Amino acid sequence: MKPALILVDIQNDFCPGGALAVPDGDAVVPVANRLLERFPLAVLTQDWHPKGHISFASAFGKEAYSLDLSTNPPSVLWPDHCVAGTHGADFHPLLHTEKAKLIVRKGRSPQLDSYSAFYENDQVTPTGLCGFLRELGADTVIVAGLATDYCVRATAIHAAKLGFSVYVVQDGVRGVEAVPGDVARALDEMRHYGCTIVLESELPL
Ligand code: VGL
Ligand code: ZN
Repeated sequence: MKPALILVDIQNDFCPGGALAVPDGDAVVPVANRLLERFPLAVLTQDWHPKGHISFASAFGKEAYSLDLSTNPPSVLWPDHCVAGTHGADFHPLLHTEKAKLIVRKGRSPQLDSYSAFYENDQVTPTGLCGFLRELGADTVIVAGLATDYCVRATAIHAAKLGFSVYVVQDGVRGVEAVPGDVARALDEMRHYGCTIVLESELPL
């Protein structure tokens, strides 16, 4: 068994004070830093959008958190966030980024979003992460970070579909919860695809 750690989008814009702040988002940082000590094969993802990105409500003159009904299923339109090269796109300043082996920047296509660390939201365009992990012999992934109901969910489910054993660290994730119950539903969906939801203290690795 060879584990790899994937820390999803622990960036200023997803933390309190950021453009798309996840409630209590910065609470994942100490957990993430302990996981970085434990798992040397560590990958960080970074949401990294061009200005005017298709996921931004402002690109359509719409309200943030409204729905784009032209996609199937409808997609949430976000406040402008994680614009490439801005402070909001930087990792949280207390995250021990120097411990990571790889940074995957996602959401870089102007016309296509990418929640998952493995595939863009068309569900077929790969980021290259699967090949990286497989070539290094990883068969298990541990997932933590932001946000439980979007990028953590998509990353964990793709990892399970790709055949990795997946552990999602429940106290190391936080969600947007745009609709009440979204976090609980996301955890259920991850379980449905075979992911194990565990507390940091219960990780069997
Ligand atoms: C995310 C919404 C938009 C995430 C990224 O990291 O979960 N959510 N972009
Ligand atoms: Zn984004």
